[in-house]
Parts: sequence; C-alpha cells; structure tokens
Amino acid sequence: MPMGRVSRTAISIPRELMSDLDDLLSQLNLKSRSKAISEAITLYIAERYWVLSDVEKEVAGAIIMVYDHHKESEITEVQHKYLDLIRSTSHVHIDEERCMEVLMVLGSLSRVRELFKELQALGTAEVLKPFLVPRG
Ligand code: NI
Repeated sequence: MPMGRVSRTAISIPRELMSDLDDLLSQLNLKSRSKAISEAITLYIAERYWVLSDVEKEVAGAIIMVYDHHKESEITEVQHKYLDLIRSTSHVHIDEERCMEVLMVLGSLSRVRELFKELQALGTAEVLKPFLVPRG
C-alpha cells in the first residue's frame, strides 16, 4: 500500500508485546517501530478484508492450506470447480502426513468466498487462511 500522508495516534498495547517487537526489530537491525506497526496493520486488513467488503469487488490473493495428504483428492475436487478463479497453485509435501498448498486467486470477492466456504466445509484443513487485497 502506498504511503500517503501519515496519521499520528496513541495506542495501548501490552508491554511484553512491545518488548517482543523491539527485540525483533533489534535482531533484524530495523529501527522504525512505526513502519513495523504499519506493516502489521496492512497484514491484519489483508487477512480480514474478505469478511466485510463488498462482494462485487475484484480481489487478488492467496488461500493457504495445510492438510492431511490423504485428503488431497477432496481438496483438488473442489479446486476443479473454480477454474475461473484459481490462477496457480503451489504444493509442498511437508512430511509423511501433511501437505501445504497455496492457491493464487484472481476474481470477484463473492467467488473467492464461495471457494473458501467450500474448502472450509470439508473440515479437512488444519490451516485455511485467506490473504486478499483489492484490485484497482
Ligand atoms: Ni503433498
């Protein structure tokens, strides 16, 4: 997201959380708390954007899944109903039992919601996480 004018605000967060952030920034040799918190807010919005936004909007994003590899055919079955939406997939075999898969999607938010709900309804993924940003 492009940085326009900035707003100043005061927020209250647990001291330990701020300390964890400062430790991390120090280890990464980064100096700006504001930049880190801006990035965190951007991620927060991207992870929740799909919940409230206008369903007619066009979005781009990813759906990240971790699941038992014995359930792969069910998950693939669902994906084949969304050929218009899923532009690419990436799959890695985590270990003997589990797979991680990322679906890159481009299309209307309503369609992404349908896909997400259908994957959720399978109840097979231990992780099912959308990350969406608006287009245009
Ligand atoms: Ni696999």
